[in-house]
Amino acid sequence: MSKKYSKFETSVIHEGYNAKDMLGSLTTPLFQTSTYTFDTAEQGERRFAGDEDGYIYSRLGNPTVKVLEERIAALENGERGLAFGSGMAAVSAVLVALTKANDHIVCSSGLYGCTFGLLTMMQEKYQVTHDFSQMETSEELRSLIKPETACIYVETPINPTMKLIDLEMVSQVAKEFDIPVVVDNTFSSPYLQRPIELGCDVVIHSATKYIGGHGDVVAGLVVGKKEFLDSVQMTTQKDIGGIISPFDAWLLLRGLKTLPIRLDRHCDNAEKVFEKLRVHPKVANVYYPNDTSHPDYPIREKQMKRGGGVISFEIKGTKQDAQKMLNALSFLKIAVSLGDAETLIEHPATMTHAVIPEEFRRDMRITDQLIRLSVGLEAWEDIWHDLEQALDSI
Ligand code: LCS
Repeated sequence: MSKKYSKFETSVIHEGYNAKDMLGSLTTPLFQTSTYTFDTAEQGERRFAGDEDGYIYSRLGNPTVKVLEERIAALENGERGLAFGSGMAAVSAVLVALTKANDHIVCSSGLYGCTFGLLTMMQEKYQVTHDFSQMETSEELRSLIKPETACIYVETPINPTMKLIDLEMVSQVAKEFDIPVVVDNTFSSPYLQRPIELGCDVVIHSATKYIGGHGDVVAGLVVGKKEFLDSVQMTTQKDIGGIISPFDAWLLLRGLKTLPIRLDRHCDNAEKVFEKLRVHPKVANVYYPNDTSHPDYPIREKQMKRGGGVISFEIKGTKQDAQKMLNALSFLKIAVSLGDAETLIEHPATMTHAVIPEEFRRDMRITDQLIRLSVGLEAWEDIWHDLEQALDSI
């Protein structure tokens, strides 16, 4: 799509919406409708035949959802956006669209638990196999690509270990083989990282996280080339049907307006909490993309504006100690999800990544001692005091 505004902070508020088209309404109206009326039977025929523009039925398109799709496309610098009812609806629509039986996917050696579950199901039901790649060198990545490889699927930062993958390197290798790179950009949002600008082809978000930002929506977004997303819309979106509700699209448009402001605060708070965690005697390791001593730091500098709001850390102790620490928190919330105003803390091995068999979890370095912290928007001192007293209780 052609972008109207060059600055991200202006695009998050204005892109894709013209108040003049909507009776001057400042905010995008909520078209809470399932269907649209035709003036005549012939008009209905023309709309279904694609001979006339206009809405038909909300699974096929909705004006509120359309504004969201145009806005996210502009923010990711892609040609077209599509909205879904969850991040997993988006991931599955893209992966099913890109593959056929007996194809192969190369993925990053760490994935959100349900994405791992989807790949396992695709392997069992449709013989779509996959290999995990460390993606640390182009040679290793190249060595895993087969004639039947349909795409490369990458999370960066990886949930929950916060390992980073060099997207420019991955997209260069993919171009040699003419295969698309799909990036799950959930942990960064387009404010911190824009994979399409680095040569990648498709971007996916669990919009449930930073894009919504308020813990009240489950949704997914996809951005990519118009030709590919047109085909997703007409196949895996239309016929599998994981669409977003107009109200949830409206909430995401509201959340997006403050994305840069919220994320800067998430990052400020996370940087402070990271400095405290790294020197706490009960903490063995801390994983945060803005750690200047981490080997991945040059990748952070190259492709992410800042380190983000998620920190993972390993405590010194056992699984029971990790659980004891969570139970000792006073106001920080034990909950999965991330990117909300509230600080959320969880135990990946028994929660978000529990579906991954233990041997794979070990390869992904998801230990029983690992805790994931989504640093919220509260005063960082309050966040730290609660964490500190909980760590001291171990
Ligand atoms: N991709 C990533 C990287 C995710 O973290 C999640 C959800 C999804 C996709 C799926 O999105 P959803 O369908 O939930 O909107 N991650 C979660 C997490 O880490 N805690 O709870 C959900």
